[in-house]
Amino acid sequence: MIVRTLQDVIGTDQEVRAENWTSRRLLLRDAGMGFSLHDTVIHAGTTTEIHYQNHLEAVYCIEGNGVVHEVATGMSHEIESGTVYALDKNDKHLLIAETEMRMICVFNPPLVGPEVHDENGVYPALTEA
Ligand code: 9YT
Repeated sequence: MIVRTLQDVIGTDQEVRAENWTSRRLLLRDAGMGFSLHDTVIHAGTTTEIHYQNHLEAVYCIEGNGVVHEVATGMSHEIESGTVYALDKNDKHLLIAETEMRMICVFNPPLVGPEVHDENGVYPALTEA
């Protein structure tokens, strides 16, 4: 069994910072679960273009509010605490944080650790950290 806390991750290399967000990566590929699990803070007032071409991601908002905008359909969805969205079609999207948002994120395949978005909002398909 693996037991760890958010405090165990903060300040380590499993706390990954980007311009618009900080991702606390609680479980990564090396945990052997087949997914990774993150507690991610999105900074207030930011818009992030994201396109996970190599991963499926589900995102459960537990604090704050904002909008997720689907690029392909032009649809926008209000996101608040208690809302989940799942990028089941590797959907390209914009994440607009009206306030600071705290999101629980699950990735399949799991991230290995250091991934950040490239210029197209993509995470690389890494197999080793
Ligand atoms: C919600 C979202 O995709 N934010 C970007 C960061 C990502 N979820 C991560 O690596 O935790």
